[in-house]
Amino acid sequence: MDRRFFVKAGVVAAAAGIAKPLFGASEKQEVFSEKPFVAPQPVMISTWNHGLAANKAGWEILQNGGSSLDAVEEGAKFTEADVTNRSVGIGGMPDREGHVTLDACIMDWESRCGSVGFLEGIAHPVSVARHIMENTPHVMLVGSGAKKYALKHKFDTIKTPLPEVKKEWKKWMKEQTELNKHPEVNHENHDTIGLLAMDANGRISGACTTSGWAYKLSGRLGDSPIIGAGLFIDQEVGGAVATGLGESIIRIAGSHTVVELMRQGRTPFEACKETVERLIRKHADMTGLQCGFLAIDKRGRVGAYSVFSGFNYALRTPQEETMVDAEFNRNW
Ligand code: SD4
Repeated sequence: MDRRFFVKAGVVAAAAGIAKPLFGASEKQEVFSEKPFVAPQPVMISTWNHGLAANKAGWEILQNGGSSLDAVEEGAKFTEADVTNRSVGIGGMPDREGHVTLDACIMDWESRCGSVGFLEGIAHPVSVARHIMENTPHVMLVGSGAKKYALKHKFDTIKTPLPEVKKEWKKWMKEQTELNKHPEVNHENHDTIGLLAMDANGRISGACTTSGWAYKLSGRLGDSPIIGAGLFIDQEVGGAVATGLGESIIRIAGSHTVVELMRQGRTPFEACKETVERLIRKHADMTGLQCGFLAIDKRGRVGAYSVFSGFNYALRTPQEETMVDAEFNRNW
């Protein structure tokens, strides 16, 4: 990335008074996309309602000139620590054997990335992912190896599942007659947080953290710890994160697909929409199969799209702090 270009162009754009707010809705993006350039300014977007609080945590960093990498990590940590959240971190739902196994990844503007999967009993998987990225020659550690690594580096531990979550799991187990059927995809068990941020230097980073699919088979990894599926950043183009049924997202290398479509000239919204349409083409039965993508390009434009209605994301810029409903392919 040529940072000089960002800085210089930013000054020119600001002086010319063409630095515009960023847009969340697709029709506004259309208008916006005709503008020649937007000055880099911090922007942070995060999936679902819990994205608002996560953005707030990340914004503290961005508004003080900090890096997008620190911002997405801080935002993700905030959600991981939320005991009321049933699909991320400490409050997450367990797998069928009663174990809360956490997946997370992180990626920065230099295409550095780190990831953990099937990690149990550690408070901040996203920070372990970053630590792996910054201190080892590897990208991904899973299971007992990831745990050993986290303990060795003195990451905080947690006891999961929380008692109330354990109670729910026991009840669910009793009610199941057919344990091989897919758990139902709904808002209770399906709210991974994916975060994307651009800092004042125009540098993009992303993170993703989840307890995965509630009552999944033991050992299951979804898209969230997989670079290219749950998250992908390429500073030449932009970044994307995914939420929803990980198995489907992996099938089409979802976040990477969004980024590659932006590389070919699509706006973030168009790229997310086309990716969702590709995903739909690959599945004969779309019953209950919710997936959503959220993207930012290197100009700071953002967009999102999902299979079913209901997907939303939190947008934070110097001008606004708001929730945006994503457009979608179909109603439930
Ligand atoms: C997974 N993609 O493990 C995650 C779950 C999710 O919103 O995104 N929930 O498949």
